[in-house]
Amino acid sequence: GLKALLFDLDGTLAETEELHREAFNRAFAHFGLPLYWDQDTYARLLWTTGGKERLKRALEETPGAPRLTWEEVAEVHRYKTGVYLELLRTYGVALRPGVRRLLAEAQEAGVKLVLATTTSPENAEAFLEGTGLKGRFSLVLAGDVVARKKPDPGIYLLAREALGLAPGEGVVVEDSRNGLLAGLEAGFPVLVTPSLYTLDQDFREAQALLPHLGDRDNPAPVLQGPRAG
Ligand code: XBP
Ligand code: MG
Repeated sequence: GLKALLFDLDGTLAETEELHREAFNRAFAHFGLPLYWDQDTYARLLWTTGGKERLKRALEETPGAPRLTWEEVAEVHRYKTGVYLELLRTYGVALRPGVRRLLAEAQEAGVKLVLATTTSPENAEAFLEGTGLKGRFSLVLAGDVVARKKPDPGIYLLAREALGLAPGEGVVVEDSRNGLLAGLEAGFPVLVTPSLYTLDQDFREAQALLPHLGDRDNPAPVLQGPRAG
């Protein structure tokens, strides 16, 4: 039977990417980098998961941008993380519909909850604290805990191993194609709730595709993503 639900954070538990985007742009200004990510640019760059990896790629494809070393990329990214944490504390972030209830009911039913996110561990911790979800998750895996980020299945394989799960004993919940592929490759069925930045992605292999995790009869407002016109 079902023993665990494994959740992505960004886009799945909450719409956090606009805060990330703002934090990146403030970091670029701080370091004088010739980059500014508008929503269309960010939608394209999100295909590269992980902030450091995303920044490295953007620098490589921007004519005239400096070629930073990995350590310099990491330094810009540390600054970005600081800004992100401050934005998160200042503005907070709302959980997507149904998330709080599903987590509570799963825990009540003895189903283990796992957070498996590409974002940095301090971001995940601050998010859990800020939303009052800290005690819910029995395992939090974040950022560089794996060498390769989603769509690589590494983070979900690590969770499987840590909890001693057979593939059929867990369900992954994701919002992006990268996350879907990571979950599938680790052997889990994947439920997808597309987010603002992933609305037009291909989810044909998903076990289930729902607009959100909330009440069917009490739907959330229609999503209006940057790619949805
Ligand atoms: C989320 C990411 C992260 C965030 C930024 O992907 O790719 O990079 O955009 O976080 P997913 P960091 O939802 O698939 O986990 O800058 O801390 O990496
Ligand atoms: Mg996501």
